[in-house]
Amino acid sequence: MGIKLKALILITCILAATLLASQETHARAIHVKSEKALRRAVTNAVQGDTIVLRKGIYRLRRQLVVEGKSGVVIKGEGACLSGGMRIPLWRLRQAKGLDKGVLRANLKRYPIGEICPKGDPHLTGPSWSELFADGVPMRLSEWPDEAPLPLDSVVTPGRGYIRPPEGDGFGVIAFREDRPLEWKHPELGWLWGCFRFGWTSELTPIKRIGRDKTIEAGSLTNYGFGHNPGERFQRWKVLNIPEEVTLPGEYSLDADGKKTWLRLPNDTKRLEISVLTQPLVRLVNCSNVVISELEMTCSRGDAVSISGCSDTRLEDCVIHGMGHVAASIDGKSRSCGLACCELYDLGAGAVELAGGDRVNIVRGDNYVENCRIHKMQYRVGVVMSGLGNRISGCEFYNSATMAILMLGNDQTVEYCNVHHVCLDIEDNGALYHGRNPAQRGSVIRGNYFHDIEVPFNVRALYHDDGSGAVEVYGNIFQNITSPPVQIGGGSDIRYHDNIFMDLPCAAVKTDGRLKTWGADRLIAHRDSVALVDGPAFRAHYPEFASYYEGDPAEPQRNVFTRNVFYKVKWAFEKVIWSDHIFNNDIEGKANFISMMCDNIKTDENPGFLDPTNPLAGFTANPSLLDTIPGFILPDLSRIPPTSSVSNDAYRPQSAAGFTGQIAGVSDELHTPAGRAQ
Ligand SMILES: [Ca+2]
Repeated sequence: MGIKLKALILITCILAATLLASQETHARAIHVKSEKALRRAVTNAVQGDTIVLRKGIYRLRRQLVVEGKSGVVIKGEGACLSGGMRIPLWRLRQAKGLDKGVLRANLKRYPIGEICPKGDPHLTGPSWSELFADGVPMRLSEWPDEAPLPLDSVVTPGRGYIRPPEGDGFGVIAFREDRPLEWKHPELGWLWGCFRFGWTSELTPIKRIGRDKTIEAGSLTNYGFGHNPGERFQRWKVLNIPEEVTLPGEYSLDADGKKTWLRLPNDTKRLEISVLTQPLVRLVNCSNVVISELEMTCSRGDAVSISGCSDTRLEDCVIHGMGHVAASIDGKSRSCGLACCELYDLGAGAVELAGGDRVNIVRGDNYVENCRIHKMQYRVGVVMSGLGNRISGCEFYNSATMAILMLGNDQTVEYCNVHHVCLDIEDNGALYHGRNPAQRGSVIRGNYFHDIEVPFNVRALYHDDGSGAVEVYGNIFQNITSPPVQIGGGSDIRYHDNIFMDLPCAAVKTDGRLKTWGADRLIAHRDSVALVDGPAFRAHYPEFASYYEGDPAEPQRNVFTRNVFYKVKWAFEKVIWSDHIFNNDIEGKANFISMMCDNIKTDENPGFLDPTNPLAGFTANPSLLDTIPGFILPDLSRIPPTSSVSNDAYRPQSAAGFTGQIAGVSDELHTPAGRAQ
């Protein structure tokens, strides 16, 4: 063999080895700096590619679809995806007939969306087009600027979607002030409020403002209008009136007339309007795709939709200013999630977390972990459904309503720091678990629920209307002004190794509502059970086979053991309820708890280094281990620290409606005007 031939073989071998190696470890970085280049890179991406978005704002006029990809990373380098368009400041003009400082913008060039009813039952769908000043969502003009007005003068209840089913037309309320009579375009106005009950606020158009100082709603509301004397959650405001653009950051939108009136915050440099209704990014049938270090903002719908994917995630992303949610993960996705993301200023909650199969008992293993979720309007932070999904190590705060709505089975909520939530809602819970005993097998552990001090009746954990079959352990409940736990008629609930502390009220409230006023829930329960009941379900939950034998309305098999009640007024609420007398005991069998034992109630520090800050940790030998040997101390290092809530008031108003100013709620109810109720 000649030297040349040997050399040729050697080179060929080296090339082959290099090619093989490159196939095995293929890793290609594709740098893009325009929307067009981004779409092309996504279309052509193959396994191992990292698409790097150079710094800048990428304004998407349609969604970016990532379909059927595997092993691809899309990474930002200071890049931001936006669903909005810019409104040049030089196009703004002083608005005619309005106060100095109110500007007008012509929106004829913009594909804007009109204001729509919001609040339950209008929970889904994109928001209207919102204005953003330097990236911060502005808010529809409010009247009054101060605290909302009490709903104390209902002229006509009107019909409701849910009840009252009788009645006629839309609701009419009366007001005492003169100001609304000065409005030239009352038809642009929207009425926000809690019109009958406190668990839902609504946004409904105004049909007419009468000279007799009445406002007629322009659509059905959930329950019609009704005055419940003394209930402070019943309050209202008018939004979107041009004359009420009185504060910096307010605007009024006339979508039909294609114009807006606004007051810019001082030194605003960039004005945008959200226009895109589709998700900014839609991931379909992907596996092992990662979106990292991207900012997403200024859109009417969702930021990211994950559908039919596996092992696909968002990490280190910042998503804010969405009209709907930050991310949705559908029921066909497996092992997908969000990690280390910050989600805030969201119009309808942060994450819709589905996954798993409740009929065939297949886990979804989708997750939200180590995320910071705040400034939420109307809708819940994370809605869990399906089977076998997880929320771990997240912080939730500054939210109008619940942090977590836990539906489905075998879910896990662990090591979360939940505070300053349910700021604007009544009869609800930071974690709400409701209304279906077939939703079983979930675990709530190692969380820190604290500083929920509101004038309304809310819980940290609310097991509502006969829901049950959860295990709750290793949690700390502190500084909550109404009983942090409510078990509303359910069974098979186990609380152990929890610490309740610094409560000016009872820690736990229980009832047997299915035996009295909630008896109709049993029928609804059976319908819900039928949807999942089958061989796999029965094999997975063998105890459920006998659930409806005996008296299913009677709470049964609920257990409270090894819990610490430290500086708590009462462990259990003492009330006389129906034919039951509740007591404050922590041992025995009462209060619809089948077994209470080994609980302690004390005013002595059970072992915190700093009882005002449980996250500072436990002493080397916490005394509670002497009183309750083997007590499961929560792993406080897994709980994120508490963020400051100052300068981070929850989204003051958003696509989903408005926000109450809890701090401004007057202790004094207005005197009824004496009009027809
Ligand atoms: Ca105003």
